[in-house]
Amino acid sequence: MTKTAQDIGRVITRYGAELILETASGEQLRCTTRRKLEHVACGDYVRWQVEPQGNASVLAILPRKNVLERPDFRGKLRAVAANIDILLVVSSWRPEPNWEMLDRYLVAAHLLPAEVLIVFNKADLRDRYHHPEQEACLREYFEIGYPIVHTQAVDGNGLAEIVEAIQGKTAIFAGQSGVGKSSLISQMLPEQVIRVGAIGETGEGRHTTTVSSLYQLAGQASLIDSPGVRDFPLPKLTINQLQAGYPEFTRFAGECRFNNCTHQHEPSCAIKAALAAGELPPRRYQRYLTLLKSQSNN
Ligand SMILES: Nc1nc2c(ncn2[C@@H]2O[C@H](COP(=O)(O)OP(=O)(O)OP(=O)(O)O)[C@@H](O)[C@H]2O)c(=O)[nH]1
Ligand SMILES: [Mg+2]
Ligand SMILES: [Zn+2]
Repeated sequence: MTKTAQDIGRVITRYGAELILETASGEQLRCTTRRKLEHVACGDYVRWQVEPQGNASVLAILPRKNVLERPDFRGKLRAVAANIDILLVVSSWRPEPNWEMLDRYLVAAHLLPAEVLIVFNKADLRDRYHHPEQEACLREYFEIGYPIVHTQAVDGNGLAEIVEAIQGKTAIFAGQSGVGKSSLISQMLPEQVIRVGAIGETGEGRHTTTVSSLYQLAGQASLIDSPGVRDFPLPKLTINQLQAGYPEFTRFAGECRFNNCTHQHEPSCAIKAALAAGELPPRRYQRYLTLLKSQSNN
């Protein structure tokens, strides 16, 4: 390669102004970014070149298929990762599931758009920490038709199902801190050193992973490990964007009296009728109302 040749690479991880690229030939390369590329993210495809001084630098971000964002501590939206084919929302039995957050991740997946896989990790702790209400919540996702995988990162149980679901795709593992995202990836890539952290006495994670990183599952998939979150708030959405995250509603599309029905207080609402008839999962609907309310307070 000549010193001025430009090449395409993919961002593996980023620390401030420095990032690690995977080049087209599969090598990893330390690279700098120019200030104007401040928003470059893990998973981005970029054009890069070797500068006359010998250092590699990124020239441009190639158009993205999509980008998963979440607000930072100041409320400013930050890219978690770009060019995602499938979002794996990871939950566990300890820390216990946060169903509202799972619903918001599902809305985000529909908006990206990306496929989704619900992962329940720490299957070994299910008997000890589950309770009937949680099982009922989980069953609703199954009834809606969301794909769900139960895994046990510690012994690799269920991982084959994940590998099958992500074949040929870029998959991001997202969810609360401490649910075992890094443990799952580490189990799939035994040759990689990936930091995992014990959970605290209360079952809370300790935010062990601090930046998103992309790993290659040779010839099969790209895996992005993302930092655990305390919450996953959604930006202000239109009613249609919000409802797109509820595929169980689509069966009744067009049957409400008002075509912009929010399925709350409106008369002749097909969703409320379906709920009364036991044809829709009630817990999901209750959380839908909570999300709707939080959106109007935005
Ligand atoms: N019992 C049990 N523990 C697990 C399992 N998977 C992961 N753990 C443990 O859960 C703790 C947290 O695992 P991590 O992989 O660091 O979790 P994480 O989701 O990456 O957490 P953050 O990086 O903070 O977001 C570690 O102590 C793991 O050993 C599992 O299947 N069963
Ligand atoms: Mg982690
Ligand atoms: Zn309605």
